[in-house]
Amino acid sequence: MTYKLYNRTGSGGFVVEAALTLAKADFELVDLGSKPGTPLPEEFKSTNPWGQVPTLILPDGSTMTECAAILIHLAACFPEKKLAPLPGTSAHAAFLRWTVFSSVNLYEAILRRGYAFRFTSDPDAIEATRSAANRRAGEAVTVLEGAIEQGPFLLGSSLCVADPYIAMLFLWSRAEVDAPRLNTLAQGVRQHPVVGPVWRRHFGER
Ligand SMILES: N[C@@H](CCC(=O)N[C@@H](CS)C(=O)NCC(=O)O)C(=O)O
Repeated sequence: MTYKLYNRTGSGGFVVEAALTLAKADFELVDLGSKPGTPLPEEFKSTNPWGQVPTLILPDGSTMTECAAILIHLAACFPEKKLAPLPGTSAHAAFLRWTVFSSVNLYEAILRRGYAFRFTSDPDAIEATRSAANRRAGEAVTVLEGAIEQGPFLLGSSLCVADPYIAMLFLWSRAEVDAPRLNTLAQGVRQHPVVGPVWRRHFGER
């Protein structure tokens, strides 16, 4: 039962690597070795037609993409590892809500800022696109900050796989909004005995 994870250091696959490590799953890491924030080589589209990492090859040879979907899938594959709350509970509903929110709102705004040339055909509008995306990322961070009720993690005292995901996106957001709960969550992720070393391999001491 071996997974194969295509990623590059400092990219979104950090969170998939963290989840596989928490699950104690057997996996092979393929580091594409290009610079974060730049398009991947065209040839990678034969593995993922959308040309993005993380791309996870499951033990049966099928392909999965999209961090949020992969996290939800891995949590279902390893229920005994408690990567997420039990399906059907309101805690699981909150896990799904904020994992998907982070993906479609925060991650997407960060990508729009970083790859602004994909979101406008007007070269003069690149800066404005970037700046609007930056504002949107800040708004998403504010909403996420409000979603953390007791902390230190999203759902309380135990870490679930949404936490490293949110911590990574919060780091990338470079949000200039007041977010003490997200800061505490990120600190908990960095200090986590299993996830912390994976974090440092990707993001160093940031
Ligand atoms: N929606 C995707 C986004 C993944 C993504 O944007 N990955 C970046 C690295 S963090 C990437 O592959 N960028 C290269 C590109 O878009 O060309 C997910 O949630 O997994």
